[in-house]
Amino acid sequence: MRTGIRILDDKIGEIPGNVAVLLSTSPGIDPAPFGINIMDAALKNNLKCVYVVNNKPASAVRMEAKTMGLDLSRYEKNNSLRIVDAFSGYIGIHSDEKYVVENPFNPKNILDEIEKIQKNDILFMDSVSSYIDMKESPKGLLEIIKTLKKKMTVFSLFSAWEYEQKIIKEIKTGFDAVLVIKPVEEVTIVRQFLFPEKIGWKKIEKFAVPVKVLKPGGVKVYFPKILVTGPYNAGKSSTVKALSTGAVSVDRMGTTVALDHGYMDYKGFAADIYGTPGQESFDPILQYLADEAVAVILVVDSAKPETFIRAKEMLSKTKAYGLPIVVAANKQDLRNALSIDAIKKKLALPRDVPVCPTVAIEKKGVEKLLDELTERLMR
Ligand SMILES: Nc1nc2c(ncn2[C@@H]2O[C@H](COP(=O)(O)OP(=O)(O)OP(=O)(O)O)[C@@H](O)[C@H]2O)c(=O)[nH]1
Ligand SMILES: [Mg+2]
Repeated sequence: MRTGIRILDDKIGEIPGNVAVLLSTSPGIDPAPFGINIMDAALKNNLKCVYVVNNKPASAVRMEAKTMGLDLSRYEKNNSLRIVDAFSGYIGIHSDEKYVVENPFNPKNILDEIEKIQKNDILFMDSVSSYIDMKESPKGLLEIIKTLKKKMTVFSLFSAWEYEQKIIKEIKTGFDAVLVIKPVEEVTIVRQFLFPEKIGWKKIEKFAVPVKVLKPGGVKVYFPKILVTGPYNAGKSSTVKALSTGAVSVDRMGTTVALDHGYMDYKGFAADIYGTPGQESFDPILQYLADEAVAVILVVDSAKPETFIRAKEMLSKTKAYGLPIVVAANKQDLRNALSIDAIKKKLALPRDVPVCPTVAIEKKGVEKLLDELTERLMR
C-alpha cells in the first residue's frame, strides 16, 4: 500500500504488510483527516480496511470523509470498509452500527471485534490518544496492535497532547514507523508539514512534506505560492488561467495592473499561483508579490526574443534565482515563434532550467510545465 500523499510515497516507497505505523500530530491538528485520506487511497487500491473509532461516533468519520469530498459509503456497501464503533460503549450510549465494541475499556474486546471480521488488509485505529485518556497507559493497546500486525498493516492515529515524555516514547517504540505532522511557523503564516520520524523498513534521509487538508479535496501536498512572472504581454495571465481550476486577474485594458491569482490542483499537489504584472511601471511591487514564493514560472513570448533580457531582469527583481524555475516558452502557435533550442540558447539560463513549449490560450503544454515544476518542488 501507499499513503496517497505525493513526495512521501516517492521517498518511503511501498508500506510493507505487517507493520504498525503511528500517525502523530501536534496538538490542534486533527489526525483523522490524514488517516481517512490514507484509508481512501488504500480502498481505491482494492485493499480491505477496518476503521476502529473510539473518540467520536462512526457517523462523524463518514462526515469527515464527506467534507474532504471522499465517499466511503460504496466501500461500506461492498464490505471493503468496516467501521467499528468503540465510542458509544465508552460513553455509554446505544449504537446502531453493525460493528460495535460494547465494552472498549478492555482492549481484548476491541481485538475480538476486529478478529470477527474475516480478512482485512489494513486497520486504522482512531485514536491512541483517546485510549490513553481512558486508561492512562498505552500498554494494553500496544499489546493488541502487536497481535494485529501479525495479520495486517496497522495505522494508529495519535494526537500528541502534553503527555509525559515517557509515555510518548513508549508509544513510539511500539511502532515500526512514525509519521509526524506539525505546524511550522514562517514569517506571516503557519504551515503544516509531515515528517517521517522513523521508517523501520527503509533507510531514508530527513525530509518534510508541506501538507494541507482541503475540504473538499482531502490531503494535498501544498505549496502556498508559485510565482508566474515575465515580460509585458508574454501571456502570464493566460498561463495562470491555464494552470488553475479557478483564477482571477486584476487587469485594466487587457494588461495586469495588480496581480493574477489562481488555484492549482494537479496530481496530488495543490498550490496558490500568483502572476505579476509585466509592465515596468509596476516593478516596485514585484518584490512584494514574490515574497515567500517557493517556485517560479517564467513566461516568455517565443516570438519576441528581444524581451528575453527583460525576462531575466524580472527573475532578479523577484529574487527567483535559487528557487526552482521553469520557463514557459509561450505563444508557440505564432508563425515566427523561435524553437525551444533557440530560446534556450538566447535565454542562457542554467542548463537544468527546463524550457517548455506552451500555447497558454489553448492550454497547450501546461501539463508538461506542471510536471517539470512539481518534479522540482519534490526535490
Ligand atoms: N497566439 C497566442 N496568443 C497568446 C498566447 N498566450 C497569450 N496570448 C495573448 O497575448 C495577450 C497577452 O496575454 P496575457 O495573458 O494578458 O499576458 P500578460 O503577460 O499577463 O500581460 P501583462 O499582464 O500585460 O504583462 C493576450 O491578447 C492573449 O490572448 C498564446 O499562447 N498564443
Ligand atoms: Mg497579465
